[in-house]
Amino acid sequence: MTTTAQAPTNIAILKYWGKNPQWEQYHIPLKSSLSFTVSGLFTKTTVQATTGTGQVSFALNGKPVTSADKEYEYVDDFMGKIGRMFPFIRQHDYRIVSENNFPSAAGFASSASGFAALVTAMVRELDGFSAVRTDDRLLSALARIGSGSAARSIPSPGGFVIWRRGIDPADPRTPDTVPEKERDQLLAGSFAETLLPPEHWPELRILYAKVETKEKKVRSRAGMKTTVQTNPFYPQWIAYEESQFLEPMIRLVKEKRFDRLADLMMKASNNLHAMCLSTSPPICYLNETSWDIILAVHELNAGGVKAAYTFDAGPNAVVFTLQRHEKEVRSLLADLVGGDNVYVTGMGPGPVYSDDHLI
Ligand code: 2P0
Repeated sequence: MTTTAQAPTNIAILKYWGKNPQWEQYHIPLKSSLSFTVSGLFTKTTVQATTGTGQVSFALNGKPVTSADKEYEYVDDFMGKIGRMFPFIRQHDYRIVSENNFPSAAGFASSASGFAALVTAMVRELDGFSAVRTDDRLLSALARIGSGSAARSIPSPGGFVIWRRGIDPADPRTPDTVPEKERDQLLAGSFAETLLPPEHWPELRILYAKVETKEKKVRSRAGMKTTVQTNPFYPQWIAYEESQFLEPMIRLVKEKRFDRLADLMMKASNNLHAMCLSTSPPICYLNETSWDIILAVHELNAGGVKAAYTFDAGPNAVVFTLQRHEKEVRSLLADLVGGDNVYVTGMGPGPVYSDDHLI
């Protein structure tokens, strides 16, 4: 058989940065995070399974991926882990062909849409997954094992999404000390779900400002691990974000209070990058142009809130605004990064299947 799925990226407004060390291999985060599912930026993946022994050939954006590539390491790691959880997986060989319609590894979450598309295609391709196929929570937990942020690209309605942390960091149980069934239940408890569909806020605009498309120097996976291990403020950051940001942000999106949401969103982004700087050795994802965008947005907002920025593990900016300010915000960003480097979109739905195979 051959199956093709297309999954969107997502942009977090309350960030995921750090895994529970006891459950690190399963990407259990140390706190919940919030994101918008993004319309128009996606990965399309075709999976073809044939009888075999678990061999994988993988091509991304038209090129074969080899063991020297980061993407190979991530997919290989994922296939190994799910192969141990679902042994039937190893009775097949796989051809996986993926295409992103946006620049990879530049601060845009290509691993999120990538693993969401792969998991969505895999579960339809293999009969052994028939029970998981229609259960978005299980699918999200499965995508999380590929890459944490991929969990948030799975819920079918898309829109405004919460990834619930699951396992309490104070819980002393570890994957090695619990029976398999209990372990699987614990793992299934860290999943994402839609809080509000995209139709909730059609006026919301999401502007991507491409500052740079080079590979980032410190990968998120390594960077967040160093932060958890070395940042003296990390426990306070977790506690602060959970108590001061999580519920208020959910309420403000529900009430469509852009001005107050913008304030929290920018603070949450700045706090993440402050956490990166106070990691040892320090991690600096923002560059001079990123800072120009930050300062320009605050200047713009001085006369009334019109925009809010957020940055992930790279210098590219994602700027939120409302339809009525779109033109003004777009031209402000175009002045800083060039008009061709600004992409305007909004909230969108989750993954879909396609008959337009890449093989
Ligand atoms: C986020 N990021 O919430 C945060 C903000 C980057 C900055 O999720 O190790 O690629 O695969 O679970 O998902 C990037 O981390 O890390 C990320 P893994 P992932 O979107």
